Amino acid sequence: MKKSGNITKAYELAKEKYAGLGTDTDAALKKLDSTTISMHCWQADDVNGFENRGIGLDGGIQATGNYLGKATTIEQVQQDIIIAMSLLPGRQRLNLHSIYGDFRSGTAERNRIDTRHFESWVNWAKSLGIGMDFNCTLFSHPKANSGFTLSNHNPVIRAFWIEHIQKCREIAAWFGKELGTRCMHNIWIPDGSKDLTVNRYKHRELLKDSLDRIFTVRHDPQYMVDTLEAKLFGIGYEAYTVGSHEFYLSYSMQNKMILCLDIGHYHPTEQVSDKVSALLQFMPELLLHVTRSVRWDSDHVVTLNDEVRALFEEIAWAGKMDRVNVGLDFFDASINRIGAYVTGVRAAQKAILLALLSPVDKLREFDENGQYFERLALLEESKSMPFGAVWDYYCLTEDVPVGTDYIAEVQRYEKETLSKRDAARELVRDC
Ligand code: RNT
Ligand code: ZN
Repeated sequence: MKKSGNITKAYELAKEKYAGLGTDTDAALKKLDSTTISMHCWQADDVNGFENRGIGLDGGIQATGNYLGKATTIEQVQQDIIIAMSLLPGRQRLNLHSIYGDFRSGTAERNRIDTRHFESWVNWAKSLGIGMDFNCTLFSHPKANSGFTLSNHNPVIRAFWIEHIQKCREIAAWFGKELGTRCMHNIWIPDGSKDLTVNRYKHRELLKDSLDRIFTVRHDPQYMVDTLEAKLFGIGYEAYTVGSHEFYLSYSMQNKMILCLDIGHYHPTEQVSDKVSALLQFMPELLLHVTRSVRWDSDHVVTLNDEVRALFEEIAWAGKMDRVNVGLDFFDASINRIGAYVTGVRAAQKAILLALLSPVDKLREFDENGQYFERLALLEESKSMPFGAVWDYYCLTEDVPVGTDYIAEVQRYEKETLSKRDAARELVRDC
């Protein structure tokens, strides 16, 4: 009781301080609360899924670490996601990869999957009242191990992956219809090569042709929309990536599709935040994969770092939160996976809140009057405003752990549930 009283008191003081700069903290919290985050399913099990081909993760992405308690069944992934969501304020949807289908009544080749493999997910999402997004999976498969899928020289392999994506788009449209909320279907392919190639043009020509074929089938945008994710390079794909930024930027412009910006997929000195105001002049919407790149890895757990802050500042300063769809993309197998989810989602939410709290009207006034010292000073001062008090109050009103309290909850879940999983699996193996 005393604790919540203090949190409310601190919020009242913060609210007054922010009001002094022209920021309405209640309005910022309302806006934050209406920003749904699409939480990726693949942090739960290191991008494994349920096909169980036994060939591990490939495609230029890697999950390193062997932390205890990895989910290995649909129930476990669902349970872990429910726990993570219970420790998060605000709203989330679930972003599913096609390899997470329910194959308990028999596996299906990727070009043969259909809605019946996802019925259990849809029922689960309905029971929670959440929406779902979807991704085709063009990696961790024998037909992807040459490094080329949609841009493969072999027409049989291309046809296989075209069919897979067509199936996935159908499933996505069905998700949208069943759940009453538009499903974003994201296409990311690993295609590229480790070393020099003389076929850059050819592979891009093939990719363009494959996409054109895929999109001859249209779905009702009320139920599903297509998004395209570019990349700079992958692990083992260092020299060339077919689906580069320029490729997908041009493709999505020409075909009126949504571009997905994964903030780990650009040159280290390139500011993804600066792209937003340029792209939104020409594109009605964007999808983000919020993540954290560390050297060659593009998928560390999101933290409240300068890049993520700058990204959401740019969106909020432009007043375009409603035109940006926020998804997350990270996978860390070396720490408690549920803790990774909660820390990462909360960091993204904090970045959004910070951006919404910034004294943009006053800053703009200084900006437009040419008062650049004043602009700089206010930008600096807003960094030490009592943002934490607003965040804590939000968690309190959302009835989720405040501040560090979620650490103990994650530890409890690890002790009571996760730590027993590996032993139970060994027992089954020994029998
Ligand atoms: C890979 C892309 C892609 C994947 C997921 C698993 O670099 O970022 O979004 O992380 O599809
Ligand atoms: Zn991504």
